[in-house]
Amino acid sequence: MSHKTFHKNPIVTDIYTADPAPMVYGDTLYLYTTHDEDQLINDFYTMFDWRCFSTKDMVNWTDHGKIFSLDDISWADDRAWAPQCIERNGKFYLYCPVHKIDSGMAIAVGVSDKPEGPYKDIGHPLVDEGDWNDIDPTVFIDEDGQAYLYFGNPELRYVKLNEDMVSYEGEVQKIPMTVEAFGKGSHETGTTYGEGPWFYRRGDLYYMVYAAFAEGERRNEHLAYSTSPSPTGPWTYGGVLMEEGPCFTNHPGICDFKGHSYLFYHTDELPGGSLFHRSVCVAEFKYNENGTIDTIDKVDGVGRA
Ligand code: FUB
Repeated sequence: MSHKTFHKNPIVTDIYTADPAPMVYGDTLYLYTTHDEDQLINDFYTMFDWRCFSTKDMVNWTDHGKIFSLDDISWADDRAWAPQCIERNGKFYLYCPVHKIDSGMAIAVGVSDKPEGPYKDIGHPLVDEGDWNDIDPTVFIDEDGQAYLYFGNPELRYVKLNEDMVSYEGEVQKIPMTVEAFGKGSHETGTTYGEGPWFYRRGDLYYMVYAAFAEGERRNEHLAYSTSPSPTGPWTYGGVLMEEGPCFTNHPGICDFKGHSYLFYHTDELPGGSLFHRSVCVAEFKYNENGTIDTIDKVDGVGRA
């Protein structure tokens, strides 16, 4: 029995991990991450597999290792990027952006009977618009049973998933990228919205948290959020959630666990860290009574939940 009462950031110290995506299931928090390889190819993101870690108290973590990889997806050949997992009817669905062979980015789905995998590819892309926008899926099932999959860089797009969680009807929908919705920024749409959306609901308010670019040249990503009275907008810009740091990217993952609210993010603070060698971290935070969230500082770690 461990007596640790505090876990220092980064959460994982033996490999480089990024793009944290928490999922609470039963009494356990599962954390899905990407994996930055030590050895870079072409001095760029070198990422081949997805990892899973779990905890029951935010302090003691179990490493479940590699749970899904490009080797499991016959139609993809590169860029095992930011995933998110969700449970429905006893099955677990892991949504993963990948580079489709001879094409752009597309969204793969791995399915498993257990949160810690292993995951099996459904055999074809779920979303494939033939462009580079289809990255960073975030998935949420609303109270009425409708599941939404948002994704995208530089535009935020979504589909309403069918109950099987691996198909949808109709066209991919585009969210209007307005300054009112996402703040004035320096990304391609003229707003702050960059990538890495994280979609959820709290009470009557829907939240979109994302990696964002402030105004000005060559900014690193900070985290920002928008809220909406409905799952599909209109979105209203809420402000900065975490200031930009020395790492070019950041990526939010938010959940409540055992009475506490947590923001997972990533930095380059492990020894040897860089924009291609990142590490996942976590900070506890509190919502204001009206649902707004104040800017959250990067922290040394969190205490036992
Ligand atoms: O980790 C690869 C990509 O960088 C992710 O998909 C983005 O969110 C950014 O973190």
